[in-house]
Amino acid sequence: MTAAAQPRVLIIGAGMSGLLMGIRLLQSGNTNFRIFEKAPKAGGTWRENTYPNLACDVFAVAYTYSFEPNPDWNYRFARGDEIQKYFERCERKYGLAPFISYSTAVTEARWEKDHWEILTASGERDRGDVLVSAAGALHHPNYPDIPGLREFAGPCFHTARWDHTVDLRGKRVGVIGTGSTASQVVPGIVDKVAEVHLFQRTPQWVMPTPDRKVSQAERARRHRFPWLLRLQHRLGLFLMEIFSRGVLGNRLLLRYLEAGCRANLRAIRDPELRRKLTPDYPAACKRLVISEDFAAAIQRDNAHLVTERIERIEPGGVRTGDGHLHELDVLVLATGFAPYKLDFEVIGAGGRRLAERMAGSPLMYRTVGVPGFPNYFVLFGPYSPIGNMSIIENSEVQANYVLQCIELIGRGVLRSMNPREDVALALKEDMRRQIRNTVWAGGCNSWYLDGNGEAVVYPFQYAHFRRELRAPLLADFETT
Ligand code: NA7
Repeated sequence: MTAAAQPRVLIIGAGMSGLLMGIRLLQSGNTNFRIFEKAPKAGGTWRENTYPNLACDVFAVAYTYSFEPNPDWNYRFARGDEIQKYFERCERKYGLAPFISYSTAVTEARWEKDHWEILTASGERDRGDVLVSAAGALHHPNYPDIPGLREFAGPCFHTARWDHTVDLRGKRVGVIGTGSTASQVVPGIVDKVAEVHLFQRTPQWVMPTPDRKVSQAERARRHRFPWLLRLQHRLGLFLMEIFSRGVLGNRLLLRYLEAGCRANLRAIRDPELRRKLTPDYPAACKRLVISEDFAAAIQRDNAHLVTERIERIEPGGVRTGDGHLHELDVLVLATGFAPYKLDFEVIGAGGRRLAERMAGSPLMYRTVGVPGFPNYFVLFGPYSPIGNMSIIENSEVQANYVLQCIELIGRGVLRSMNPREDVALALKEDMRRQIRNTVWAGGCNSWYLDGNGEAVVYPFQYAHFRRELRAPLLADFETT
């Protein structure tokens, strides 16, 4: 690609998918791009989350870019800090730093006839041919709407804003929420604190997938035989894909998953505690919690599961519906995220606002585009999650697709491509129909659901996703 034919690409976010887009552009010969990152360093979710016992629930060998396997993972399920280091290393190795504007928050992106105009918080403007949103799916903490939250006298923080200045030793700590995060936090702090009170609104299915430390010898082998690591990467992805088939409607696999979770519940000795921890919806309807140590942690003498409804928060602790005050020194909000929320305004053709398009039930085109927003692409946005599949793998498929669109612009085949609304609506109907066959239609509440209570996940097999995004279909677009 000649310099003149390099479309200018503006990327928002230097997390896993923003870095990936940058690397793919460099590999294709395009150096005409800029990544806007509001924080002072890269890493996205792994930069934001630093809570105790943070780990990824995807096999570490599968949680890398396909072109950058990592022989140095220390655990079967990588810990948060080593994942953060991995992405920082990728940023350095691929020479991305000169392309990233750190501490630069985008406040507005506007389509102006044939290009995107970007405005930053400091008032700077930039323009580009293509806009890529790589802003992260689970980024904005969900602060629970519980009366009195601000009245709590001790430290109170969300898990994604962990306050490391607070010494938890000997403290009575309350944890609200029982998702993947809480099930890591509780084992991570139970040995340190005087008491941990876990406030559960809904029980979760927990899959006790065994974790272990990777031996020095195995790491050396992975260094010595890169083919072994590549094989393990493929195998890890294959296992996640099999898992996804269960979630997507294979009843046999789903029964197998649920059996694993039930075996985990049988390890709970107290029948009353076991009853309280048993969900009444199908396994994997909410994102399945992967934890080997949660069951043991919640049975510790200093751990208390509270299933009474929270009535209010008071200076001294949490008051539940039975009138009991659970006295606490520290309160941790493991209450998840407002998914896909953007903190910048995107204004498309004819002044249309993206926030309005996404309110209620979002309209996406093949998970990467939005009708009315020409040359706008989204990495890991609504409809992107496929079961517990590695998000990196999803983003690679999407980034390769986006790269092909950018190359079409670079070759002068077209200047702008706007996904056709009728096509996007028809595809959405297909997805809606298919979602009814999946476990997400199992009647539970989760971050997978949109404002109308419908799952905005990818309901087809992974191979279908790959096929759909193999190459842009020009007939699906209004082009100029
Ligand atoms: P999740 O999975 O969204 O879990 C949030 C938890 O917080 C869940 O147990 C919720 O209960 C609970 N919650 C939320 N609001 C409240 C209020 N107001 N009162 C009581 N309890 C509440 O977030 P995580 O951070 O654990 O995991 C997010 C993803 O990170 C996960 O899927 C993996 O991909 C990694 P509910 O179940 O809604 O009754």
